[in-house]
Amino acid sequence: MTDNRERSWAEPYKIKMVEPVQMISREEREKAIKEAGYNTFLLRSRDVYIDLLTDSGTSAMSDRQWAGMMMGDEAYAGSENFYHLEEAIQKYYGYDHVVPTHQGRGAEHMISQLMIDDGDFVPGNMYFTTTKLHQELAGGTFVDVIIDEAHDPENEHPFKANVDLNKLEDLIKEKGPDKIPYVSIATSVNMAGGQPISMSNLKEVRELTNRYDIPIIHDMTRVAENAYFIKQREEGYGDTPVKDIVHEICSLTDGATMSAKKDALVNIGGFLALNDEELFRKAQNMVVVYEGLHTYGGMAGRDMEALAIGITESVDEDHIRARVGQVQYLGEKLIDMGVPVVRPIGSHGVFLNAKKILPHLSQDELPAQTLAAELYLDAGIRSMERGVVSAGRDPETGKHNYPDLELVRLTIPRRVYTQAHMDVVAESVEAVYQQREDITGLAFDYEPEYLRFFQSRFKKR
Ligand code: P71
Repeated sequence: MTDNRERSWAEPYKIKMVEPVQMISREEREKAIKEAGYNTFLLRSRDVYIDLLTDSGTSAMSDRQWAGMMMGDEAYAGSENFYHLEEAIQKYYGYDHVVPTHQGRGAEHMISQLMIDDGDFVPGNMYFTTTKLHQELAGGTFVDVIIDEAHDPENEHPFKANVDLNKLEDLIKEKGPDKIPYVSIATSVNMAGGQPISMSNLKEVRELTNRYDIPIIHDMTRVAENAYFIKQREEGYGDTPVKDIVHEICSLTDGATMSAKKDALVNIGGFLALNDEELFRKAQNMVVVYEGLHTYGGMAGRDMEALAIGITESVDEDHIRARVGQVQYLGEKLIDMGVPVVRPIGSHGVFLNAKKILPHLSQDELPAQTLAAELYLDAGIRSMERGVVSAGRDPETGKHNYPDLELVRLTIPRRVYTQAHMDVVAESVEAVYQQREDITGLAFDYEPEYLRFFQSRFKKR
């Protein structure tokens, strides 16, 4: 393979089917965002030009995956596709048992209900919205034990998802190991900006949790992207295939929740993977209550086939280099333009530092939500708020949680957009950045109880 420092490289695929997109007029965009209550989740997709809301379920499937869709065995029980999925998970991730779910949060719901008791504490390397909510609904309290560097958007630490082992051990000692049902470890930490955990840190977490007999549950939603960063940045892994790194990461944990809509290149699906036989039996029984029979768990047979194939493709070296490489391309471009972004550039998106771009807005004026709305207005680009709106309210006090990070995520779907799309996005962000001083904030107009960022409405101040 050509050395990518010297020669250009291109996406490792060619396009076989296209979906037209168009940019509506400025006037129409103004109407659309107002009708959406300035919440990008409430826009209609047809009003969006380049959709960077999320990389979740938005990837393009390969011709092999589409061929697999035609081989769906839609039997209620014992679908052939389930066994293919189970084999792929055992082969690439190494977990012994699999319970399919409709998507990631279905698996989070089950593991939380099965393992967490009232009054428990669940340490983790930064919260994720749905994960934390399920932990709380099960009676637990999430405790952030990520290193401090993760909360500083400008810190260039290469492994910002690392666990602060002192924070973790202090918590175990303070609450007692019996109050800690498991440690929740995410690879490529979403809310930190798509930042990786190092293998050496994960090994240390394993060693520490072994001493106290505490399991590790892995949020493996973007494990291949994390593995790619380990290959790039961690000593001793430069020549290790990404698939071996993925396998090693999983081997250091006891089970996993997976939203297959990301790394694994499908539009819907997920699973809970477990090594413990007894826990697996309980999960297998629980899944029939909430998701579906234990050999489909909310997925069609064809979806499980596409997922089995997607897992194989997700650890392909050319694929993962192009995937993360495209995100880096956009990030570097924005850095060159002087736009404040989270550093280092993450694996699945570029995170704009809204606190720094709109310093004249307080967190009560919702800087990230405001910036996301402005980006849509400029060129029809849809992004996602990851700041105070996403952080929600403290369940005890009812007050807003004020996170250190007030970010707008430009999330790149896999295999969907070209380099030219990335150029258009960068120019639009630059244009908004140049008008930043004239931008005024937003206030809540309507706020639902759960995961408020999805459905809240806002008004101009
Ligand atoms: C993303 C999503 C989808 C999402 C979820 C909640 C708020 C906004 C957007 C989903 C994840 C994730 C991680 C690390 C679990 C889930 C839930 N991410 N863990 O980033 O990133 O999975 O959506 O399949 O239920 O846009 P699910």
